[in-house]
Amino acid sequence: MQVDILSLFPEYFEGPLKLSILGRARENGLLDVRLVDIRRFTTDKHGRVDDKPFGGGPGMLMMPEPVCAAIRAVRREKTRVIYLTPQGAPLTAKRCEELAKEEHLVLLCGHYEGIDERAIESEVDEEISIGDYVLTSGCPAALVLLDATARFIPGVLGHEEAAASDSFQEDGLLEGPQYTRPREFEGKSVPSVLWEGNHAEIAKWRRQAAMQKTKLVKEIV
Ligand code: 4GY
Repeated sequence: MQVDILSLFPEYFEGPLKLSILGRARENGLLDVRLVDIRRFTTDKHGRVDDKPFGGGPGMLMMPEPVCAAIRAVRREKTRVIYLTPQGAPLTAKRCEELAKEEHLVLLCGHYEGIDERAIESEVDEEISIGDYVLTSGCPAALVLLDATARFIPGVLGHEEAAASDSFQEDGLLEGPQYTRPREFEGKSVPSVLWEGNHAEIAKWRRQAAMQKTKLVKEIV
C-alpha cells in the first residue's frame, strides 16, 4: 500500500515511521509512505499557506490553493483522499480493515483552525475522526489511522490471526487480561487454567474474562 501524508510538519512522522512494526513494514516494502510538505505548493510570494477566516473568528485557516495543489500532485487513478477531523465519521477496526485493501491513500492533516471548505469539497473523498476531542493538528490522527490500518496489511504483523482478534474480538468483546512468566509476581499468580493446558477450558475462561472486561468498561463510559 502507498500512503502520502500531506501536512505542514512532515518531520512529525519521521520517528514513529522508522520504528518497530511500521519501520519493518516499510523496510519489507509492504508499506510505502511519503511525507509531503503542503508548504511546497504555495504560490503566495511570501510562502503563506494560511489566512484569516471570512466572517471573523479566532485563528487562521489553511488556504484552499496549496492544499488542492498538493493533493493533485500526488493523486493517481485509484487514490482515496482522507481528511482527519473531529467532524468526520468515527474510525473503527472495520474501516481500517477496508482501508488496508486500498492501493493508495492520501492522509490530509489540517493545522491552525482547519482548512477552507472548498478544498475539502473539491478533493476529499472521506472525513474521518479518531475520537471526540480536538488535537492541535491532524498529524497524530493520521498516524493513528495509518498504524491501525497497517496491521491489516498481510505480512505486517507476521502472525495474521492477531490483526482481527486483538482488542476487538469478532463478537465485539474487549480482550481480557493476558499473562507471561513468571507464574507468580509480587504475590499474584497467573490463573491456573492458563498453564494447565486444557485448550477448551482456556477458550472458555478467555471468553468469560472478555465478557467481564467489556461489561466493566461499559459501566465506566
Ligand atoms: N479528533 N480526529 C482530529 C482532530 C484537529 C484540523 C487543526 C480528531 O481526527 N482529527 O482533532 N484534528 C485538527 C483538525 C484543524 C486541528
